[in-house]
Amino acid sequence: MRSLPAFFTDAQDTIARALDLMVPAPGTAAPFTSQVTDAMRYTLLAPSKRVRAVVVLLAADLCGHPSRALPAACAIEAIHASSLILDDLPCMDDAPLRRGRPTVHTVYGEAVAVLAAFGLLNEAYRHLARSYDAPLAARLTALCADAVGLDGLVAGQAEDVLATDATLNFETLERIHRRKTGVLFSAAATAGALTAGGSAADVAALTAYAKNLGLAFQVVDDLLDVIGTPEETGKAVRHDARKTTFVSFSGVDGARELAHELCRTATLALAPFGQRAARLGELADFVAARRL
Ligand code: GRG
Repeated sequence: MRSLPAFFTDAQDTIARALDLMVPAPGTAAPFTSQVTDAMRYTLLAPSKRVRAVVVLLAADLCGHPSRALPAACAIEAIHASSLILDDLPCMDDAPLRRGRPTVHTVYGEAVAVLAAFGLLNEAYRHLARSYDAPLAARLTALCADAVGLDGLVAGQAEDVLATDATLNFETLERIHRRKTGVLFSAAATAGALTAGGSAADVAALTAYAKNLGLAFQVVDDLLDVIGTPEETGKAVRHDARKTTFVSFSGVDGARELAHELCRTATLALAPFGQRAARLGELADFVAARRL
């Protein structure tokens, strides 16, 4: 597989350092609370692609003012990490492995895992409130609340969990994953543009890009559950056997082609930016071909 471009790994390092400062350092919380903060750090700082945060930074860069994007990138990552903890719980996906490590609830227990998920979600909003002036903080928190809420992650997860044994049509499958996965990518791109003072046209183009990128990301996620390994993905594979997925619909080759098509559509949405959007184009190429 092609290695990640340097701008991607540089952004990952910047984000990892900022995330480390976002949650209390080990040994600084009170007894008992420290279990929750340790579990928060365990997830938030675990090896990850940080692709949503990278989208925030690249979107802000494209709009010409990257300097204020980092807190929003960290907030989006904290929301994502919170959702991973919840998704892995025995009452949801019951997953044993995440980011190459045993899942949080298997290490810290379910009660601490649930509290760590709420802790991370709360830190995300707190971080936005403290990092930006009031009008921008209000826009960013509303954006994130919409992404998490009843037309976003919560809704997508509800339909996914409650439909596990049902046979879904393509429209339902797409709706579930646009909400579970796509919406947070769109929020990431929009947040980046807002922190950079992007125009309404910038926001619209970036949101269209991220909407397609996010769905492509999920199609590849389904694909890697079938053709990937735990060493590559950091997750248990063949875990979705009971579910309707993009692979059960389209087959391995069809899903790969769908991911490429969505990534092409994503990149086309950035045509108004010309060559300045090259990095987001490279990111889409990475998503279409990823094995991790
Ligand atoms: C209250 C935040 C909150 C959520 C409640 C549990 C839930 C609703 C939603 C689950 C959303 C979810 C986990 C979707 C899966 C998205 C996905 C493809 C995750 C894998 O992302 P990667 O590959 O992971 O970017 P890394 O580890 O690289 O960050």
